[in-house]
Amino acid sequence: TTTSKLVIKIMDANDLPPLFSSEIYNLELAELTEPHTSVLQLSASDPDLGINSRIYYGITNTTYTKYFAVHQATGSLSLIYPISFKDIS
Ligand SMILES: [Ca+2]
Repeated sequence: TTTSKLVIKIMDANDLPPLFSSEIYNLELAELTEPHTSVLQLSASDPDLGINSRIYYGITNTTYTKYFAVHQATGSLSLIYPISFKDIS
């Protein structure tokens, strides 16, 4: 009998999660800031290679999607609805 050996080399698996440049972003906004203002630049990186390192930004908490939108590719966070103090107290 003969045996042959199959060598499979995995170059890069999508095994690493993206990491934000900061764990917490503090954002101070003046009341009734004009909507469609870019208020914060989010930045994340993913140590995987190629397509596995691609970052798509989004907001999953629907409490915040009324007020904020994030650009999927750039991570730029914008205010889309003016916040007044009575909304958050
Ligand atoms: Ca990854």
